[in-house]
Amino acid sequence: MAHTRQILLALVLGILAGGAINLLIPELAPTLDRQLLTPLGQVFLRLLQFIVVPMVFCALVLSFTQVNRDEHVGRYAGQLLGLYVVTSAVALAIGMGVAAWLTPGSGIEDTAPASVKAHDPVPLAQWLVGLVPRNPFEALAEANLLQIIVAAALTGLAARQLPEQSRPFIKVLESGYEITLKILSMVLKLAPVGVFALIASVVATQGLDLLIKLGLYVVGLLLAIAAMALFYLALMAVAGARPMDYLKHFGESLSFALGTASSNATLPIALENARAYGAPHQLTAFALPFGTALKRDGAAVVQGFNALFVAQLFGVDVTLSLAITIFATGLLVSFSTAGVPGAGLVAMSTVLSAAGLPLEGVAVVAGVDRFTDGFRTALNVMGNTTNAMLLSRVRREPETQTEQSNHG
Ligand code: DAS
Repeated sequence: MAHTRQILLALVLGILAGGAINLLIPELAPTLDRQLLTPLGQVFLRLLQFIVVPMVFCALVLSFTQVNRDEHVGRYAGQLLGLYVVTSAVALAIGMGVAAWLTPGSGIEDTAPASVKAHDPVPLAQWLVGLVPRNPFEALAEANLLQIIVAAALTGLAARQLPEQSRPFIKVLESGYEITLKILSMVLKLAPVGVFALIASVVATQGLDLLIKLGLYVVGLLLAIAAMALFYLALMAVAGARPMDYLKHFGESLSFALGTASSNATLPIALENARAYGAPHQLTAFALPFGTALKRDGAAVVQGFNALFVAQLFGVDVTLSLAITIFATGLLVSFSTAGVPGAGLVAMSTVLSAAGLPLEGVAVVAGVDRFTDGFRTALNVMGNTTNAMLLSRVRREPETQTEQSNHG
């Protein structure tokens, strides 16, 4: 909890410092950003990314070796995917509903600079083939979470069949996981500085005037994100878990996501928060990396919201077939958006081109994207962790003593 307060304070100070630089010494902003703010922020992000791959691989292999029945993992994946599709559909509907209600795109003159290149979606067959790494080092080196899950599954399920004397392999993984946790605790001490630098860099170089110019767009998108967050808290309450306990334990992950705009970089914190929350490690060690690779409610909200914003901006009439196209493409795109800063903006061109909407719309929102990205990334982490907690309650997985005392 202490980290959460520090990170949120660092965020506020970063916005204030960035705003002061942009207003008082605008001519120095690019140099200050290039020489100080961006390097500080990138070093911190890299330290987090340094931990992700070894932590996730060790946690996953250990969970696969400990799963008491092979089909457990298959059932986890199936049930999680079911939850993901339903909740992402709700997120998309909320994003489109708020945009249709507020019409943020009406009344803004077309400020779109040069056109934007469309990103063609990867064909499903090619995406499925790409899940299997050619060798484990490819998956690890490229930090491809889905490939790491496949590599860890193969390794873990094979390791289970080793004779007892081969157990040192498991001990090495257990030590490896503990080492990543120790490194994480050291990196967490740098969090306020890193988050301060990341957000100050954005505000110092981009200023707040575009935020004001696109005010209704930003307010509307944040409203839709908040509505989805409230939906998840209500879902937790219905499932019998106290929402305030969830926020107390996962506030650190959510504020980290807000500051770094990277779900991948936030994964180690989310795993640690889930452990403190008392969620069954055997489930979260699979569910959280799985969700970090696939579950992006923030991206679902923003794709639905942005597509209608662009239609309004360019005076395109939203017919039922156009709305259905936006919904279907937005849902698919939300599952393939990467967990790195700006991924949702890149994915937006896929939805616009599939819906036949002007790609220039990407350029209109690009200027405030880094600001809204932190909020949609926090929702991504919330959706990922909430679905994992819901699954553990639905499956009545053996809760640890911590969880029973904390959450009822
Ligand atoms: N920043 C992405 C993430 O880390 C989300 C997005 O860009 O929409 O999840």
